[in-house]
Amino acid sequence: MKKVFLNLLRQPITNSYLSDIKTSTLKKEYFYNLSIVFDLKNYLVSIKKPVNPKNQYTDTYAHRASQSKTMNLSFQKIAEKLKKKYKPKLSMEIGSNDGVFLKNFNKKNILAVEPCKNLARITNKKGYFTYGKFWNVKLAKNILKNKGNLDLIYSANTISHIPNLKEVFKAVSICLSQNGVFVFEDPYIGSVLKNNSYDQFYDEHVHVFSLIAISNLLKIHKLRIVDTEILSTHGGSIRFYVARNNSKYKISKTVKKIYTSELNNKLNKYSTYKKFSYRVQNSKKKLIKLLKNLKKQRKKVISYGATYKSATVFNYCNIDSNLIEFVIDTTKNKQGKYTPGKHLLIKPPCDLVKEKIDYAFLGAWNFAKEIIGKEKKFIKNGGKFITHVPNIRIVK
Ligand code: JHZ
Repeated sequence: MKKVFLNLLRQPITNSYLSDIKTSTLKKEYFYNLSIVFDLKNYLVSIKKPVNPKNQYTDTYAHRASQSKTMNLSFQKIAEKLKKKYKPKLSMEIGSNDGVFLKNFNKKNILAVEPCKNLARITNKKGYFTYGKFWNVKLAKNILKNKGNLDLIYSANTISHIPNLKEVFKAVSICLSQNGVFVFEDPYIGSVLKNNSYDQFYDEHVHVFSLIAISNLLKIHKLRIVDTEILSTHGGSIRFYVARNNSKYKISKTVKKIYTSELNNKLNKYSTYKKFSYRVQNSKKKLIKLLKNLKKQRKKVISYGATYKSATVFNYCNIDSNLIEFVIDTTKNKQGKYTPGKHLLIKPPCDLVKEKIDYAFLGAWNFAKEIIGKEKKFIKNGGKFITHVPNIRIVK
């Protein structure tokens, strides 16, 4: 049985940046109700009614994973580690985006799967064989037949986007070699609870994983978690190393440690999530109060990073251009467009001092260090950053 613990109200599709805000365009904007449920049986946290993936991963997909130095380094580091540890003959990435992970591999030794056609075109052009398809059993059978077994399957910020996890793991079990490893990383529910980062819930994040939930889901596929890591990327992620039950790998001490800590932190109890939902409601009240106060003082407030996460914050807290003047973002294909739902204009990065900005809300709070590092002039001139993570505050 699944039980709702959080209602994040009416939300748009986060990838649907608008080219204009004419009435006829706004009339067509799609909204749905974002309710979050806890599965009392397998402990998985998910969106109650996910949006159809065909409406999300289109050929106008905007997010480019290569936009931050932090993520470039993180992908390089994990690619080198996996190559050294497993020496895979043939690898594959599920959800290859613009190739930020692939580029660390020899083109002959890696395949890619990417349903967004615009992104698949980018990596195919670079010479990385990319299937412009959704990951499923049919594709896994096709790969096994035409390319053979895979020694390494990697995926970052993609598996949590797929509603049918049974299909994902079944497909993996079809083409993974006997001692092959499936490594995937996604936002961690433990970090969401700790950071009050409710903005990790949006249409694309259909699930937010715990280790106990993934262990439960893998059982029927004769797969198990043999190792795990808690990561700081994307504000707190978890990386799973999954292998066949009868592979040569033993279960690491870290797996046992995290499993126990999740039980100690009651990640298997509905009441934990319900308490979190009260903290979220409080966070909303405080953010609105702060922004309204700054408005009264005639302060100029913008948002930094047109993130998918901030779409949840702005729509849940009803923050529009009355409270935040505009958003800046380095991604070319987001610039000149409007954020989904609340329609804030997205501009290219600018000189915050020249533009007389007083406060910048960290839409990309997960890159706070990188952003604060490059906005020293703004800070020196009295500019301040606002964040909602873990609590509403002005960053000191
Ligand atoms: P970022 C997306 O979510 C969508 P978002 C997706 N569903 C997902 O899971 C995560 O990514 C991984 C900009 N920026 O990565 C670039 C600056 O402008 O937090 C990006 O648009 N200046 C696949 O959107 C955005 O911020 C900067 O200095 O929540 C960051 O988006 C930096 C560092 C970033 O993911």
